[in-house]
Amino acid sequence: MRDDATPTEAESTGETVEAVLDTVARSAPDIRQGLPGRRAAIEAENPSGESQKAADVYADELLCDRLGDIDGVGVYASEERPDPVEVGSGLSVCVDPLDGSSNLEPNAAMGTIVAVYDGALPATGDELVAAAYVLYGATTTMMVAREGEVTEYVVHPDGEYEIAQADVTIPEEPSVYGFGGRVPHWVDDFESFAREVESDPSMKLRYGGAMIGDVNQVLTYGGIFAYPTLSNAPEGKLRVQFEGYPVGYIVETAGGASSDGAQSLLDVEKDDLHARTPVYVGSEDLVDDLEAALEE
Ligand code: P6P
Repeated sequence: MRDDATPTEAESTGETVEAVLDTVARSAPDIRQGLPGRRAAIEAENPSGESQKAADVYADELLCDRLGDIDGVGVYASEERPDPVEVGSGLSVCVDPLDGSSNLEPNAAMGTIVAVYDGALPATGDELVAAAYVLYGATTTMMVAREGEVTEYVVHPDGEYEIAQADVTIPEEPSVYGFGGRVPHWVDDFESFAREVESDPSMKLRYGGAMIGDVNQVLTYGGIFAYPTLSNAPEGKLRVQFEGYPVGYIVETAGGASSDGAQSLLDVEKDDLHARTPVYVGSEDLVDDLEAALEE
């Protein structure tokens, strides 16, 4: 006979997810307020070989401490650390603490990305139980995908937050696009697709150099974001565990589509925690067109 006081596994997973999302929302103002004075690059690289800023390390240490303290979180992993950190038992939380930190110098948008997996790392897309991103833009917002719905919150400087939009759904008619990588490194099939999109009078360019800012444009206006396969980097730039899976989950939950060029990002399987994948996310028809173009 189950004692009603004992939560089921699903209930305790839900409570842990809730605590992770609440902690990220309440930490967003602390991360934002800690950015001034941490713009400088430090003599260090992240596991992907990218130079680290003091702000990357600051956000990572803050989130590791706070998320690692949550009952039900077993592992913390970050784009800034080579290996996961054992912090207890339970869910695995993967974080890109400051996505787009190179935007600090030009004071452009940046984000924090969180993926919560019910499984050991490196996890698979079907082990995601929630994904979210914080956008440090003109205001601070947090987009959360869990239990089949995407909800946008506005986060106030004191860490309090409230729903700005429930049931976020990507607009039917696309109107923006953002394509990363240097154009000379685009493969021919992607370049043909990109030129098609660029020549469409209903589409306009929105690319800001931080995926979260660009993906948020796509979720707001409809369209497509790509950090594509490149001739000099066939797997592209973005990391599966920390960027591809969570953003693919959010966009698909909002009624859009995601792809690595041939399959949903959530079906990508990689053995390495910091493995990369090409990332294409946005309105379903555009992602379908992209996959058809790359098949040619
Ligand atoms: P590029 C930020 O460094 C990031 O990981 C993503 O947020 C962004 O989409 C991409 O890299 C930008 O890369 O080559 O345009 O600077």
